[in-house]
Amino acid sequence: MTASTTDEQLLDRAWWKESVIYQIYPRSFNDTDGDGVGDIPGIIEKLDYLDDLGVDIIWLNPVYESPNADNGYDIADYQSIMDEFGTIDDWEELLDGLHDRDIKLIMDLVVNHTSDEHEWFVDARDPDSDYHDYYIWKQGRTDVGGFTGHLGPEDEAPPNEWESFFGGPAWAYDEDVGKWYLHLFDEKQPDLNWENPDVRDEIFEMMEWWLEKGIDGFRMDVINLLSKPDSVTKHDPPRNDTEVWETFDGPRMQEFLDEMHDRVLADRDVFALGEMMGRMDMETAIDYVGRDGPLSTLFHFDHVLLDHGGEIWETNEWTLNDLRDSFNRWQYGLAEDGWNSIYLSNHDQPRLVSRFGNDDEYREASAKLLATLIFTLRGTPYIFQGAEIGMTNYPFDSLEEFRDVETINPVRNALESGEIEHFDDIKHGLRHNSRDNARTPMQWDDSENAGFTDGEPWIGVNPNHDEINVEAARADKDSIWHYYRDLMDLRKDSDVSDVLVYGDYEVLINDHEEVWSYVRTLGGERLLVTLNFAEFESHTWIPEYEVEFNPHEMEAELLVCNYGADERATDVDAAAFDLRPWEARIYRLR
Ligand code: TEU
Repeated sequence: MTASTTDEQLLDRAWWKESVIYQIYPRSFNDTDGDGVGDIPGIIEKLDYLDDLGVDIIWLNPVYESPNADNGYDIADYQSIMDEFGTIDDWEELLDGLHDRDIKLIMDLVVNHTSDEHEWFVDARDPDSDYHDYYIWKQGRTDVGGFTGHLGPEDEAPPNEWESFFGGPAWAYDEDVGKWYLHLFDEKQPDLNWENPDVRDEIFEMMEWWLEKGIDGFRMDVINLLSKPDSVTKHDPPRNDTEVWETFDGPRMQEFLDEMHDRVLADRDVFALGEMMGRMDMETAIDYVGRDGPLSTLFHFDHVLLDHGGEIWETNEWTLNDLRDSFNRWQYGLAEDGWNSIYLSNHDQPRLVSRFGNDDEYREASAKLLATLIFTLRGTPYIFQGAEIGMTNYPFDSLEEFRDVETINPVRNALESGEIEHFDDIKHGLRHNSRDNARTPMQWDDSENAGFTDGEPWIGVNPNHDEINVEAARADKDSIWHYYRDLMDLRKDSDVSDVLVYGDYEVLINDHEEVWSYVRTLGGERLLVTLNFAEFESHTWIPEYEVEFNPHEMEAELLVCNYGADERATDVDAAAFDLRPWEARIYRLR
């Protein structure tokens, strides 16, 4: 471990490191026109809510024109707003409203693929069109007898054996072209051909267009998939000796992002957040997000894959050790160079309290504990809408209740092929894993549709909104909502703000089965964070041999505790103490 320093030069300050990000999934946030789908005027209506919560940056999921095969991640026009969500004037008003409140806006950039309804792809279906080469077209395989798969000509198999991330082959046959196009996601999401410089020009111009409108950066969807492996780019038909995960961090990936940086981002003080699939090594990560890298920070998937099995309905057991290990790898890996993003939920993930906490007896305590974790690891914290009131997973009971392609496609395929017999056999797993858990409407109050819409909501409202809702949470000063507010103040506006944002992270008792403790240090300032991931009391301590100070000589001043500042939390010997079920505390050590 390196010695800590408060030398400003070494801090590498940046506004986006000191910010808290709030993610809005517009479809499920707030509906003002009664069509059951959230909209931009609905976000405008809640601007003061966001301001009261105290967030600094909004990440808006895609609001562009889209046939919604994948809820806006299939874009038909990058420069217009989806009708259901409103108009470009509404969007301008939203941007102004945010900026008036000193809140920044980052937009989702989905440029690995477009919708098949994008005019580029419509034109690309003519092999003589300039747009043909905007996508990845390949010949099928004729050397594999007896292929009975999807929708290709008889006796022709897809170009290679890649499976799409949403199930089924990653290639779809186009009769007009007589070839197959690549779609790593849904069939309605053809992959763009980043080898083609015209594609890069178009995308970079489009990014400029949004930046000129005044946005503050981008969240870049599956950005490390842009460069496809040589087996596909250099051969037709492709070589068939590759796996689909070879699309992660492909051969020209760094070059494409550097080009994007140099041409679009370099001269602007914007935030560039890359979503990165696969298990990435630290060297690659630092190439992307280090001081000299093209991006500010990244999302990795390490911790959110722990409890997922191979299929969408398969789950895995995880332990605190697994969770801590996956965060440790990144905390230490980017300690010297690069910057982490700390998230436990988003629109693709089940609700954090149902997954990493306890959404039953200890819902309040564990939701607060998880918030403490998000706000005190080293990196920029993310709140996905609803986390601030402890929203939970949804009690899905039938396939008809799901809306997400990633859930529906593979389940339909498996039911058709007989791989699974009954929906009920996999219900439990889907309830646990499905992305739709995150997408049920924001619970504003206890009225019929939780104050989300006057119409018929596009996806079920969680029945627990009679208890779990914003109105109730704001009225109760001990609520999860107020706890988030307190953490916000501590992180942004207190005399420990710098150590919370920039301080070194050092884990304690790394094999403790219930308690995750760590010290954050900056110069002479030291914080102890201690979190009990158990439904029972746990003992914890600061091992002398693990730290550079004498814990027995330390005074522990309580800054935050999810049980309140009672005597059990305030009156402790820093060297050793007990924690109550799901208890979280932050101490300042002196
Ligand atoms: O997500 C990438 C992605 O791989 C997830 O969909 C993944 O399948 C999921 O996290 C695991 O359950 C991005 C977007 O966030 C997602 O909403 C899109 O569907 C996807 O890309 C395609 O654009």
